[in-house]
Amino acid sequence: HSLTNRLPAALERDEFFLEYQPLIRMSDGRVDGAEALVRWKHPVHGRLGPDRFIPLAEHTGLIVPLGRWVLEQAVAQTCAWSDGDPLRVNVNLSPRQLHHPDLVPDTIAVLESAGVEPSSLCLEVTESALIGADEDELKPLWQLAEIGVDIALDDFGTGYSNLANLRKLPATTLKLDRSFTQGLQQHPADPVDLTFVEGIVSLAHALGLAVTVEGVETESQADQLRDLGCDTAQGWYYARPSSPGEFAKDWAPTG
Ligand code: G
Ligand code: G
Ligand code: MN
Ligand code: NA
Repeated sequence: HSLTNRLPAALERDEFFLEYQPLIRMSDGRVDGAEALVRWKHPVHGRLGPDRFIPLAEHTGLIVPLGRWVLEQAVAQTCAWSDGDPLRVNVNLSPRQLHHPDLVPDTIAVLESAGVEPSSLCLEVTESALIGADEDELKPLWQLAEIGVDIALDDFGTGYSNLANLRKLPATTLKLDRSFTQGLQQHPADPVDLTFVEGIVSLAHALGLAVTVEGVETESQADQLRDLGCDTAQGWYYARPSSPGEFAKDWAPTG
């Protein structure tokens, strides 16, 4: 695969870049953080989204150095935006990164050298990456959670999760998959989706987890999800992913 072959050179030549999408606190509409999303400026094919190359990088193992680059960039960016109190930043982790022995030391080193508190970083892990993981495999995430890094379960509700398992995971946040948000757009809203969101929110809160909803595209979805008790929201209704400069104009504390 030619994209696969080009990945290492792309990393060396700085062809990857990050966009940021704000996370909005539903209680007051203020920005609560940003998710960093990687893109590839390919010299021939132009801009490529992560769905085109993350699976390839995961397959070859290049995801490990690429993921470290993403983490460094994102943490440096939050410092650049900060006015003493850095904006929280969410970084996606792939399964291969989770199982790499350098995850914990690398993450600590990046935070320390930037002088960023662990609580300003949230690592997003898909629910499916954790299903079936045994205690040893979860240890690195527990270690990061213990030093104060937030752990979010991404795309929550799409896997075949055993809800009882939630208690055994080091998660601090559930990111409800956007398919549930889409169900609320119908008139009347899909009752199954309403019930699901309601149930997940009460279960999550009972377990001390926050709930973030993805894919909010309309005011009506935002209103319903706020009324259902969701804590944080993300989606085109608030903002599309954008460059650091665009993000700073609209959302950063110092502008
Ligand atoms: O930005 P977009 O909607 O195209 O992202 C699609 C998917 O790519 C998302 O599920 C997101 O989790 C994943 N993704 C984006 N950036 C990164 C990254 O830096 N690392 C990993 N592992 N996945 C990412
Ligand atoms: O899987 P993950 O949740 O990390 O992916 C986030 C992806 O969702 C990003 O690629 C982003 O472009 C996309 N996204 C963000 N907001 C919306 C939205 O409101 N609607 C849709 N359809 N996609 C969105
Ligand atoms: Mn994500
Ligand atoms: Na997601």
